Order: sequence, then C-alpha cells, then structure tokens
Amino acid sequence: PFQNLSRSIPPSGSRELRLLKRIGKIDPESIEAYILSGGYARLKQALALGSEGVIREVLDSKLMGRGGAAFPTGRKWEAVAKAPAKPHYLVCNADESEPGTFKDRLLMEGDPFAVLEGMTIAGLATGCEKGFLYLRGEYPLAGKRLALALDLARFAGFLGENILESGLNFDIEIRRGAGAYICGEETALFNSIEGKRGEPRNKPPFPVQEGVFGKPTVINNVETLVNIPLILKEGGKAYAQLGTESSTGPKLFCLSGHVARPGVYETTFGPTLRQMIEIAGGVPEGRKIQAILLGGAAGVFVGPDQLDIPLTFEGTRAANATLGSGVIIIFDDRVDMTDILTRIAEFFRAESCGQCVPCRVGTVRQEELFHRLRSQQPLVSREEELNLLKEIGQVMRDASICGLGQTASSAVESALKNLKGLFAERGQP
Ligand code: L3W
Ligand code: SF4
Repeated sequence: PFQNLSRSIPPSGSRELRLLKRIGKIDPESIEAYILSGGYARLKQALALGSEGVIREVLDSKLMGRGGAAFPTGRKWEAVAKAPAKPHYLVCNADESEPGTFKDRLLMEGDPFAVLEGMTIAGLATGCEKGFLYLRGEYPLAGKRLALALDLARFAGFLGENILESGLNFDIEIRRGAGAYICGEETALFNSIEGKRGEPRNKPPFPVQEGVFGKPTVINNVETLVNIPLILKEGGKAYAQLGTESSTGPKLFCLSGHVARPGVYETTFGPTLRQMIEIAGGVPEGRKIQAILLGGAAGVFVGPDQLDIPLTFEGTRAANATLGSGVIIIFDDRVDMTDILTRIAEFFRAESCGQCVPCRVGTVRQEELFHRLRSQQPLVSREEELNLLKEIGQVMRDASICGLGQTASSAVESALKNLKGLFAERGQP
C-alpha cells in the first residue's frame, strides 16, 4: 500500500515516507538496525540544542497534535517546561481506540524505538524524569516490542540515568489499558495510571498545570511524538513548509471499509478526500460511495457530494467536518446506514463512563431512539423523534464533562444532515 502515487496528487500531498520510512524495512526488535537507519541521532542533537532550542524547533514546525484535537504541541511543551511545580511528567497516549484508527499501532509495532526516541526528546525538553506510555490493552504485539525496545535502549544508555553522559535522567514505564475507550481521554487516562477508576476530570485545570499525580504533564499522541525526531532532522521552519500553512508536516490516514486497499497511508497534508480514496485503490467493483465517516465514531459523516474536501484541519473545519485522528471509513451503496448509526449509538452508550448525567442518560436515550426508528415504531412522529435526537445531542454537547459526551451525537446528527433519505426510505410516517 505504500507505493509512490505522487503523480496523481498535488505537490502539497507528497507521498515521500517520513513517518513510515522504517516500517516493514527494518527489524523492529533490533536497536542496531534502528541506529543504522539514523535512529538516536536526533536525541544527540536534542541534547546539544538544549531544552529551549528543542522547544523553539517544535514551535517553528507548527506541529499540531495528531490524536484528534490538533492542539499546538510546542505550546504544551513550553507551558510544562516553564511550570514551577515539580516533578514534571510526560505521557504518551497510546490508547488508540477510536473506531477506524490503527496508525499508532503500526508505528509502535513497526518502529518502537522511534516512539521511545520521540518520548525521550520530549521528556528531556520539558524537564521530566519520568514518562508513561499508556498502551491500549488490545495491542499485545506493540506491548512486547516496546518492552524489548525499552530494555535495549536502557542498556545502550539512551534511557535511564545520565543519558549519553549528559547528566540528565529520563525513563519510561509502560502501563496497559484494560479495554475502556474512555481511558483515551487524557484525564481519565491519568486517573487510570494513578490506579483510580478511568473517569475524566473537569478541565481546566489542563494537564500542563495539573496532570498525572496533580503535576504538570505533557501528554501527546504516539504519531505526534514520532514527528519530533523528524522535526529536528528537517529543522522546524523547513518542516513547516510541508503541507499547508495551518496543517504542517506529514500525516497518517487510516482507510478502511469499502476501499480496494485498506491500510495506513502517509502523505503531507493537502490531498482531497477523493484523492485519498483513489490512493487506496478506490471503491471495489465500481460501486458508488454512499457515505464516508471522517474522524471515527466521534467524527462526522459526509456524503459523496463532499469528496473535494481538503484533508487539512482548516479544510475539514470549513466543511463542518473533522479530520480527527485521520480516520476515513468508506461505505458503498449496499450498506444499510441506519444499521451503522444504531451501532455507533450503541458504542457510545456502552463506552460512556456514566459519571455525568447528560452523557449517561443521553447516550441511552439516543440508542433507544435509533432502535425505535429502525423498527419503525416511533413513539411520536418521525419528525418529532428527529427533533428529540437533536435536543439530546445539544444537551450532551453543552453539559457533558468530556469529549465523549460532547461528540456522542456528532456522527449520527451529521449523517441525518449530510446523507439523503435516511430512515425516510423505509416508509416512515
Ligand atoms: C493547555 C489550554 N493545554 C486544550 C490541550 C488538552 C489536550 C489537547 C486538546 O480530545 C478529541 C476530539 C476527538 N492550555 C489547552 C490545552 N489543551 N486547551 O490540548 O484538547 P481538547 O480538549 O480540545 O481535546 P481532547 O479532549 O484531548 C478530544 C478525539 O479526541 N476523540 C478520540 C480520539 C481518539 C484517538 C485515538 O484513538 N488515537 O485519538 C474523542 O473525542 O476527535 O477531537 O491535550 O489538554 N488552554
Ligand atoms: Fe463520563 Fe460521558 Fe461524562 Fe465523559 S461525558 S465524564 S464519558 S459520563
């Protein structure tokens, strides 16, 4: 799936592999292979640049978080580096659980040392001595390879005390999740690390002020951290020239559903949705596209008339869609979309942590409503049911503590808005 198709996409969508360059090419269990392919050169560079120098490069790169919310990474790092409270912690959010997302898994399984090198640079730049990698429990191979990589990196002096004779200390501990989607929410994740129930906290305070164990914490997604060595290699300003003005650098996209070659694709920001689908081989058997889900279950459905959306943060925002963590799920014209929407509603009901009323009750009511619509047994008229759905969504958006409740109605509402004839086709009143 990684062949160069750059002829079919504009220059801003270069398909040169940067993030995936080692995947499938080198032995992920060999630190020698990693070093021979340029690994750990950036950690040495970071030690020479010092904290301020590294943070300057990250700010210049305009790197935005790759976990779904696109917050500027350099701003987080700066805030933690300057925070007076001690100690500081680094957390790598590897609890990749958004339906349709599998890019971080590929990075951790195929290039585990790059994740560790990115974490080590981030930790040293922000004054941390301890980092946690919170790994999705369902990723055993990633866990095995990361644990081996940690041992090898420590033995070689890239982790632990007095890293490369710099006088600086930094070490990483892997913590495994136990199957809860909500533990990908950063504050629920902190609670989980602390041994408490994985329930989100109110924000603010943001993690940069009070994160894990109540201390200033940098929390970044796996892909975000794998960009760090790359930024130092290219230079922050040069990196910022890749992609577009507001969406810089390379991005991984996860294509699944009805595409000829599902998988993880790397391009610099820029191609349109249509071009990404073409890169993945198009829709099999010449079928028509019925819907595309961008950003996963917490994302937005768009219709076949929206294929020219540019896959950038600003482009998706302008189209009232979202890039999220790079999920693109394609549904052809044979799919019963009401099935999919009901499944998404079930997912949020099951994954809500139940801590706050709007989400705990709203996700149940939303699911019930879909079952009624599907079984053609509305309590009231179909139109009133759909109005009720909008009201539930509004309450969850306005009053939920965390992103799960705030986005639990996003995909289903967008489907009703952007996809024509849902439910109506079934001869509803
Ligand atoms: C300092 C401020 N820090 C915000 C930080 C905040 C967080 C980041 C983004 O995720 C997304 C959603 C879904 N000073 C700050 C600040 N921050 N203001 O910036 O913050 P926020 O609150 O916008 O978003 P979030 O709650 O971190 C919500 C996506 O996550 N999602 C699922 C994602 C799934 C994956 C996966 O499986 N890999 O990522 C579910 O909702 O797209 O956009 O660090 O602390 N003033
Ligand atoms: Fe829990 Fe939902 Fe409230 Fe988030 S919004 S804290 S998942 S009940």
